[in-house]
Amino acid sequence: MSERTLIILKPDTVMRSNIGNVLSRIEAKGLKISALKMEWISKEKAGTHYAEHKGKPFYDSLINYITSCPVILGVIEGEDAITVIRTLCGSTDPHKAAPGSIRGDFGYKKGNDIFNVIHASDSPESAKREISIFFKDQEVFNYNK
Ligand code: FUP
Repeated sequence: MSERTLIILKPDTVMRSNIGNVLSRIEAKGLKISALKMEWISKEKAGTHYAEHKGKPFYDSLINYITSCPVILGVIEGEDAITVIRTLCGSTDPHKAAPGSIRGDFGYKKGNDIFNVIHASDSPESAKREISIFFKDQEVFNYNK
């Protein structure tokens, strides 16, 4: 089934000039970019996006990190897009992510600080919720490849 999912290319990706490298993995897999923009995420939007992690020990550093510089936000569409992108990303922990995955190849970790390159929605419900935080309906395009 065709699905839409939200991706965020995180500050480490912008800072290390890996935007193109990450997008090329997604394009190479045949997925469609339905929306794409750069945004400096506000603390308020970051809190809404990461609401499920509120109260966890890493929450404050996660919010500070994702709001530390502009990020790339995208809506990706395709058959099983949510699962396909999560598989491309690899494990949350860059040291456990398989070589060949986005996080396995570009991720970085120092102590408890995780720089794992990309966020991707983990379910259809999350995708719908997360896309609506960052995109208006008219910013997400329908077109055929
Ligand atoms: P993922 O779904 O793989 O993006 O991972 P989570 O939603 O579980 O976590 C979101 C972000 O919180 C991760 F990208 C990094 C951060 N995190 C930590 O810093 N420490 C943890 O123990 C777990 C997550």
